[in-house]
Amino acid sequence: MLTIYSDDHRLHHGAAEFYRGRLVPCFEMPSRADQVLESMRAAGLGPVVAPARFDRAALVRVHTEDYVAFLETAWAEWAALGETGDALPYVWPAADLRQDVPPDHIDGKLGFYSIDAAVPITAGTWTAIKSSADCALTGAQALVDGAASAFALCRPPGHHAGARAMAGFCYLNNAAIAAQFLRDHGHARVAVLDVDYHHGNGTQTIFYDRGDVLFASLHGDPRQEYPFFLGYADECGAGEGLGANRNYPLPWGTSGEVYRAALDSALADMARFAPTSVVVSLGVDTYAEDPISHFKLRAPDFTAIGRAIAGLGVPTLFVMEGGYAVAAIGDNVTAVLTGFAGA
Ligand code: Q9C
Ligand code: ZN
Repeated sequence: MLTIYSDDHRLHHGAAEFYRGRLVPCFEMPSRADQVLESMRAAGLGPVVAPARFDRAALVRVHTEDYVAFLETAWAEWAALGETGDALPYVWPAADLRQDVPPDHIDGKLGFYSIDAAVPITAGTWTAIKSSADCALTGAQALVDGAASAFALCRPPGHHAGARAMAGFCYLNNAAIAAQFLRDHGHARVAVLDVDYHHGNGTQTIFYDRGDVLFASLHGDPRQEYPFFLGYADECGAGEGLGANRNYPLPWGTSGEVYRAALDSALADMARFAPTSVVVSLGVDTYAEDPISHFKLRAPDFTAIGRAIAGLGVPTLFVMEGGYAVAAIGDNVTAVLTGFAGA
């Protein structure tokens, strides 16, 4: 399987995220991608190539023009204040506040274009997130060119990022950008399967009213788990997209066995949709030892996930999302991909 990877991810290294009343070191760190690359190479899963460079037009197919412009210039505007540490938001247009007027000042923009404070912007963030999206687009291009599968080793991740909002370590929604690229290049129906521990709120909202992209997600129940305010089972899509959104919220402590039963249901939804290609938001933060998550999956479960996805028999792009047990992230990702490739 072709892997697409860029060293540019190292340019994004946030110092801290705001969590439970204090700044804590970022869980989303460069060593994550390094570990995955090392395991992929050790497993001999196939060639590793650098991403091609895509025009920002591919980004604004799913993100708003003003949001992408914000991401491009945020660091320069922050640095112009004389700040040298990471840019972080501290105020949001939540209930009862105006959500229709983007502010001029960077402090206001950071909140206007975000959902939470787990999204530090550093000097290298734009370069890293653009390359991460380019990895996903290069993988999508490989499918368009006839590949049966590809793995976009994206970092930073993307599935919490909405059309005009960064959130949960995510800035550009790599999986959504890839899915839209597939739609724009001959794929009539694209299914996105999100197996990250957290609900892919950004991907869901981007495609919520569309019938041409199915979104199916297994994740920690939003009653208990981030992002809390989306990801319930009764979110089924709207308008043309009614029936093309499927959520499987699962409780803390979910075992591999229970998880795989839910996955079978999600895969059945996808098979009924008859996709021409599949994009997998591949998070392995469902792992039992993950430091911020509460599922109980282990290596054999990850192999089984890959094998089950292969059962769809559809060209598949894997896009790296979360996973914070750094020592195990590479083996867990490799388990999914070898399960897929060996099926
Ligand atoms: N400090 C992804 O897995 N914060 N994002 C949770 C733990 C946000 C996870 C609190 C978690 C976002 C791509
Ligand atoms: Zn996650």
